[in-house]
Amino acid sequence: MAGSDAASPAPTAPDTVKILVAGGFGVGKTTLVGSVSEIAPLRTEEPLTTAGLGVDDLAGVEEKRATTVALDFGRITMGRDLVLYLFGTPGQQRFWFM
Ligand SMILES: Nc1nc2c(ncn2[C@@H]2O[C@H](COP(=O)(O)OP(=O)(O)O)[C@@H](O)[C@H]2O)c(=O)[nH]1
Ligand SMILES: [Mg+2]
Repeated sequence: MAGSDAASPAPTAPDTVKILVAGGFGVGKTTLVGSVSEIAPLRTEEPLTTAGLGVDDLAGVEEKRATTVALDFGRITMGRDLVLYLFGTPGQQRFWFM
């Protein structure tokens, strides 16, 4: 029977789920996506500058040196049938439209 084989059905694409990681500035969104992703995460970090003084609250994250300006992206494969796509947002109110 040409074109099919009951013992090895044609492979199907895995289901995909998009997970949005949202939250305030410095809560750990970028760290989370980068920690659990199986691929090198896409990052859009830019250095914090004096323009953020009094705007971006560094209380509790005094060592933070950069901030996400567009998105984080990572991927987790859950077996053969499911792939998770992780999207991290910027945290500041000025980026809430995203
Ligand atoms: N104590 C602690 N610090 C963390 C944890 N995750 C991230 N951090 C730190 O908290 C800050 C969070 O930064 P980042 O991941 O850029 O936060 P984002 O603004 O939410 O993306 C960084 O300085 C991290 O080193 C955590 O699970 N525990
Ligand atoms: Mg971030």
